[in-house]
Amino acid sequence: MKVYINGEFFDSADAKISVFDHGLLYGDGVFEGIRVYEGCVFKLDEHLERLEMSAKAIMLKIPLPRSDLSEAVCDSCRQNKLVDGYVRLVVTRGIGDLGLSPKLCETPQIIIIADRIQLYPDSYYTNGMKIVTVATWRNNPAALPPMIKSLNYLNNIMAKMDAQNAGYVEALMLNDRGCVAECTGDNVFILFKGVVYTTPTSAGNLKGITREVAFNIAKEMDIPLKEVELTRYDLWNAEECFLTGTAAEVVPVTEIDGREIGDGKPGTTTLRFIEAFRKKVSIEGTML
Ligand code: PXG
Repeated sequence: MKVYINGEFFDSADAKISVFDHGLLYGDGVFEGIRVYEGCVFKLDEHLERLEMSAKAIMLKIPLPRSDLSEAVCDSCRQNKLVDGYVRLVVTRGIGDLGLSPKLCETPQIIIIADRIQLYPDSYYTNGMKIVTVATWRNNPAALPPMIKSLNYLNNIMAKMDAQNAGYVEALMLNDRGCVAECTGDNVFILFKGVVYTTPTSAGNLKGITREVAFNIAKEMDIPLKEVELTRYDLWNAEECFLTGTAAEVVPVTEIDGREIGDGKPGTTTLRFIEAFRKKVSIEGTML
């Protein structure tokens, strides 16, 4: 595999960055996870825009304009002959000293890893996932805005471990008001009485690109969609529930906190979203 670092490609064994990089020392940096389907990069411009917005929020100047970054992502796929896969685009603060201050970090590092993707098992899509609320809250926006896709994912990793310790694969995270925020790497949607609901980003979640795709699917299918702060009670009583994310795509949830959702099977509206999503990824995207 060839890994891109600052404009050069290295064999994966030689793709190295400094131990003094603040990305490693402090999680000081931003990233994107992007999918490639049938030789086309899905929602590339949207991912690059979010990367720039995350970088702006942490006052990190990305050393390449969007057009060059876009080309670098596509080039990484081509170098690796990647037709279907996952691209991890990372921008770190760069090399500094052991102090917190980013002032000494002169050159942000751009890393692009284009790899095959470990897909979720088919059973998640046919039978649905079981998720559980965990004790770890999503970051409080006043401490670290969850809209920033930063390299510091410890909050979500803690939640993931909580879920795994309880015997589940995915965690439902609440915000500091006790309302639903999101899962560790996915946004949450429910269906109730013909309306699809999801939590607004002000509830403390990432503005997911797949979430936006789901908004468009709802519009195209004439299904009303509302962004409302949701409680666990709302989720337990939902007729359907699904998660959206770049890795998970659209995945049904059939049990939350031991409560069966609907009839315990993936809902018909959820299945329509999955189908519409799969159609979109097969016809849209930036050609390599
Ligand atoms: N919420 C959080 C906290 C995320 O990290 C999403 C929602 C979904 O956003 P997109 O734009 O992907 O629709 C994410 C996605 C993984 C993985 O392997 C996922 C993410 C980050 C790292 C790993 O599932 N982010």
